[in-house]
Amino acid sequence: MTLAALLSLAAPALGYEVSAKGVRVVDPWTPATLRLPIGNSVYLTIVNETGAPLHLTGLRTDVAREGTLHHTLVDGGIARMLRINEVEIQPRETLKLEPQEMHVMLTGLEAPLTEGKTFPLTLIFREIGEVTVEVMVERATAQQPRPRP
Ligand SMILES: [Cu+2]
Repeated sequence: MTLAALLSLAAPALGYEVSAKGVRVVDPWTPATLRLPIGNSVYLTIVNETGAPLHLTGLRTDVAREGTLHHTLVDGGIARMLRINEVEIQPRETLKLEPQEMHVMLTGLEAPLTEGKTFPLTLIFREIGEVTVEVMVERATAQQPRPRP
């Protein structure tokens, strides 16, 4: 194998992303649910390219009654989730919502989430309004998204 081929293999796979209104949302995903859960987390990366601070203040989706922002706090070895009303993203800053960290919490799901399906999630920003992305449902045990074709 040539060096160039090795380098291209090492390059990160190009993910799914939506670019709108100066914001870039990369690889939104959620683990599949085996039955109807009380809640399910959605993870994604947000890049603020607007040149001014952005505030994510709300979320909306067809598949759940409510979407809120949660942070995970580990206290004495026990993880607890804390609701946050909004999060600020500075210009050029990347906000990563990842397992064991900040996440979108969906509650009041209408049906189990099946691996391989997608559903729309609308992010609401105070400064620029709404940006809608398609969330990919991954394996129930997934810790990260797989590259999309
Ligand atoms: Cu949560």
